Amino acid sequence: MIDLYYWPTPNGHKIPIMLEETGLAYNVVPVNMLKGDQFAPDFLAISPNNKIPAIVDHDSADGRPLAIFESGAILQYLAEKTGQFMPKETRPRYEVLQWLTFQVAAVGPMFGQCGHFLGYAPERIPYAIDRYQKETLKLYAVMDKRLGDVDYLAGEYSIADMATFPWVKVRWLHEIEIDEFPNVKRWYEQVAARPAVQRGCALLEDEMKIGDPDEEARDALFGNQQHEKR
Ligand SMILES: N[C@@H](CCC(=O)N[C@@H](CS)C(=O)NCC(=O)O)C(=O)O
Repeated sequence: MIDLYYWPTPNGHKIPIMLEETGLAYNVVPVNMLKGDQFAPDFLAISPNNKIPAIVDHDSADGRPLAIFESGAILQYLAEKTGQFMPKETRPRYEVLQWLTFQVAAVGPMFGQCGHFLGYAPERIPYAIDRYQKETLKLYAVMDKRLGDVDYLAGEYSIADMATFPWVKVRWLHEIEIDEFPNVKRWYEQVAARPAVQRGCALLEDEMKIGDPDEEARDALFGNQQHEKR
């Protein structure tokens, strides 16, 4: 059994999508980041940067519980564990790994900052909004070009698509018009039609209060707690 430390956010959704795609058994451990659960010592022992998602695999290859944080590492681990959604041969494997890394290193951070400065910053900072919106649009253009040549980011459907899809799903946060990126739109609709993707994104969806954080949530997500030394 795999324990999934989770909250229904774009980074969170990636892992239940993969768990649903592969049919691995899992147990959801909600980490309510709006209430500061991510700072609990037990969770920090698994995820030292106080972020979901994380997993503990109680059926790892060496028989000891294996804890992993960072969505890219978790997706890669689950792909290796199951032999699914990431080929073993060098060339197609690195197609997957480069687009997975593109998601975790570029799409996630840039879209995240774009959403932050558009929707959550206490003051409107035009320079920051302009910079991160332009970065976001540029990354959409990169994906659109790629998806004009291939069906899925790495050619075949893979963990790279599972990592990227939830961030395109919340494009309203970034004020993106998907019609301007027809290949991304085609890909998005194809991925969205997968039952496992729908189940993964539906997990605890009623708890998702994105867009309207109260005082307690603001403090947990953007306040001093974030920057305390632990
Ligand atoms: N690079 C990390 C990013 C994870 C991340 O940013 N998680 C957010 C939710 S989308 C989180 O846990 N935020 C809570 C916090 O920072 O306190 C990954 O890909 O797993």
